[in-house]
Amino acid sequence: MKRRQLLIALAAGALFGPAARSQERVIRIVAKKFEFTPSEIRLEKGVPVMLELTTEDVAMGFFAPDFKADVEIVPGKVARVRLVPDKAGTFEFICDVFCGDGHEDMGGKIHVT
Ligand SMILES: [Cu+2]
Repeated sequence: MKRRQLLIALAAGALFGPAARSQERVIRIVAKKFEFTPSEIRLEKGVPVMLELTTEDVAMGFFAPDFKADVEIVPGKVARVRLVPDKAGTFEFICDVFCGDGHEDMGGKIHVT
């Protein structure tokens, strides 16, 4: 392959790579004081998903320690975190940005089969 063709191939990869990723299943989760909707999500082991998180009021966090998924959810923006469940079971996620009196109880579950 000539150098120029190689560069074009690399550029195409850079352009289309993210598009290929967006074919992944997208799960939208809305946070508001003091709950996530949905609060339980079901995933398949080994199948990547893209979580898109928004908040309806204040800044929140999404933290799923078992999958090292951690993202801040800022009002007016979509926070994205990619998650590849590598084990089956039920795992917790929590809000890890203090958002008020009910913060400590704010969380949900990820079921992986
Ligand atoms: Cu919180």
